[in-house]
Amino acid sequence: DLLHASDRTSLSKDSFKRAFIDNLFYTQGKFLQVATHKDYYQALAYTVRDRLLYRWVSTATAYTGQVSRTVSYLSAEFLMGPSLGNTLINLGILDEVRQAVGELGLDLTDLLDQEAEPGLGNGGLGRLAACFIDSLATLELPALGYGIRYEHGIFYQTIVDGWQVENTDNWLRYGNPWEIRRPEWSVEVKIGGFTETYTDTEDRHRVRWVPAKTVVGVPFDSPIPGYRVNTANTLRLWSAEATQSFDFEVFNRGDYLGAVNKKVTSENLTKILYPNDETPQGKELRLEQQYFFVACSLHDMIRILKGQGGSIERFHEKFAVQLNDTHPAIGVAELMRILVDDYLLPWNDAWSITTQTFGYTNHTLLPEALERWPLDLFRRLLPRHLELIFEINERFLHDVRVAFLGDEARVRALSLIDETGERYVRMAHLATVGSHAVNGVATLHSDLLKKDVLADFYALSPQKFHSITNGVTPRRWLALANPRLCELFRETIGDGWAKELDQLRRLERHADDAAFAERWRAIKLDNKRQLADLIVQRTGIEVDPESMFDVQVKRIHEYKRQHLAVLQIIAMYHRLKSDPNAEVLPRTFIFSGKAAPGYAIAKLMIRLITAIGDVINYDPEVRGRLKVVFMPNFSVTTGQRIYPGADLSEQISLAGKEASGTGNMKFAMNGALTIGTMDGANIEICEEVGSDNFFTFGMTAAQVEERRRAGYDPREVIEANPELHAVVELIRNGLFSRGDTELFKPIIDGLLWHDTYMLAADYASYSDCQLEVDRAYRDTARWTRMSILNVARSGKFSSDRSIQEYADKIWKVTPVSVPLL
Ligand code: 26Y
Repeated sequence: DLLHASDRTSLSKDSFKRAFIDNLFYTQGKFLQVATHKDYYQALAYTVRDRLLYRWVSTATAYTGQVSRTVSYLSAEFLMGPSLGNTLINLGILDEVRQAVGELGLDLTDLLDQEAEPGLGNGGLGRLAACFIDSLATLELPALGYGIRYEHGIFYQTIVDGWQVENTDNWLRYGNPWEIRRPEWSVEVKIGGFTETYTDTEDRHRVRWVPAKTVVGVPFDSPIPGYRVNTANTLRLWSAEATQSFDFEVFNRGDYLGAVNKKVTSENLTKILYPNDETPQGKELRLEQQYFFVACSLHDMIRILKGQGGSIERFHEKFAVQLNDTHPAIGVAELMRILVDDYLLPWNDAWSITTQTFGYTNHTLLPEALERWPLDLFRRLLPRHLELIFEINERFLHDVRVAFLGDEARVRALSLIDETGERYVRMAHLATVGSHAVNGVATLHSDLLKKDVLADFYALSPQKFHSITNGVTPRRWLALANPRLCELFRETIGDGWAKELDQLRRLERHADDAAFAERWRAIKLDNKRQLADLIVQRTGIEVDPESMFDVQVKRIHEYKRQHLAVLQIIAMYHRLKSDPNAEVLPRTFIFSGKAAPGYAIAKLMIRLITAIGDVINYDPEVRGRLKVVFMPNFSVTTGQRIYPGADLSEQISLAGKEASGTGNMKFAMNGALTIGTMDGANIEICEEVGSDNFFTFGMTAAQVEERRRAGYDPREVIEANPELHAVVELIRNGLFSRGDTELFKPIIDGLLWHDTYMLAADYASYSDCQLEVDRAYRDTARWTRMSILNVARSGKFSSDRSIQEYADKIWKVTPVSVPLL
């Protein structure tokens, strides 16, 4: 009763204002006249958090003593983005709060902008995890997100002289009002050392792990509210701390620095997020990070299970553990270690529990992206786990030999240990063998998994394989990012769409309504004006909101082919220069994305983009009709401002390389049209919106394979295409590098001699397709209609749909409704 009608829970405006001032005084120690924007933000965050905590506690109460299965989503990355705006949306109090702070003379947008972004992920995979926990809560499914509380998230990118410069991210500088430290649930994690055998009291031979060091994992919990439901689930991120502040033995010898050294080393474990995606480096600290958070999480689940009086034999009945790629795959060996060594369960029982517990989601087809750990590194860190992996492998390979009599090539291909050269543990194999379900993230990707990367596993156990197409949360990517469009939705179809995105279909009947189309265009133009303001603010480049905004935002990668777009831009520029009076449709090309710090070619691709901007943007003959912009530091926050202002979405990876893509979905639901290859989820977007409303080009995955088999010579293609040839020559001869013919040589040579991602082969088709885009854009009515239909038919790409499929096919979990206390 004490909770009710209190200024900490009430959603009424007056109560909210009182609580805000109260927090400003008593958490920030400030009063209105001297408070900074940061103070206001913090006071507001705490005011909103109180309202959220009420739901959180109610949810925890409802789940206690609840027998239903809980989902544990294990992910090394959660790219959450700022919490405040999203929380206001999900609690349904955005407008009231805007008013309340307005009455205090503050602008909510300014306050929202104060929140530091928790960039605890690299890109698609980390952001997917964030969308998924939003959907889990919205669907009222009992779930925990488990991950790592990196002190420094993905680096902050600046552009200096056209080059990417990495700056350390310090998101915790002003504190984080959304987390609660829970030292009482700390976990001790053992690492290193050796194993020895011993004889137990019943005279059985057993193995004991004698670790070299212990690190403490401290959980930090954040509430994850569902959309307009009482459910608020938990994101639990682990931070590494030393067991003791310092080593007294060393200290007493008078070596103070030496004494704190151990503490520093332990705490380094969760200091930084590795900024690579797709190309794993065999860094020891990364394996330690993975083991650390997985061991903490499994231990935590057992604590919860025991707290509910459950026995360890029922672990799989209580928890469905999903592995977000192979980063947490060591969990298979860790759970076996716990069951066999700590709980003394017979091997087969332990294995049955383990495989019923885990599900594995694969996110890549690139062979170089599959995680492998050198055996000696693995042994040094996790000697007992390596023994268990050998044992798992022996038993598994026996089954393989029985299934494929005498096929030793199969045995080598399926082995958890790669023995082709230096010996490695293959994490994807461990994850696949240790899980009852394996899934790809789009239909094509899942098919290719079954055909290539995991073909032998598919032959062995086809029933394990699933396909679940990715999705994104419409709360952040529509309701929060595109309020103007959502206002039009509300007036036209109500607001059921935010929970049931398929309801956007009801917009279809307005696709030919001229007045509706006019409003649609006005909204897009408004969004583009805002984006133009941001662009000039961040880059100093003035762009025309009336021009077509042609956008490619994603990590910089050769397979994603940002340089294919560059070639085409140079061709347009060349055309315009050859005939200054040519009818050129004004376009603004907007790029944004980070390159892995050690990925030289990707960084050079950024340099190439900024270089062509430096020439084209300032060439008077262009008369502003073409602009090229590189927006620094692509992030969740900048994404929220970019997607709503886009006309054209570039999704131009080489077919068969992009597992799914999720940016493609965010663009489509914000009314951008896609120019894309038949890759990843592009195929399904095209299918949903209709090929008349989608610009496709390039080879299919099958054609790519065919072409390679036939022997591919990029130079032949380039020489046969005068337009492409001219473009390559312009770069090669130094037009974009002040005569320096060395600068872009690595890109040009790559193109001429290897062209691994077949830009040349797809170039003509892409260039033609861009002309088709021009034609469509000139016909304003046609373009608007296409845009409306894209949005109306994007319902499939809600992460609610993805999560429902995981719940039904893989996790077998059902909703638990939460009564408020
Ligand atoms: C091992 C470590 C270096 C590593 C870290 C991050 C490896 C990979 C990654 C991230 C991979 C990633 O983001 N993959 C993307 O996952 C998305 C969500 O499923 C897909 O949409 C996208 O196609 C895929 O590239």
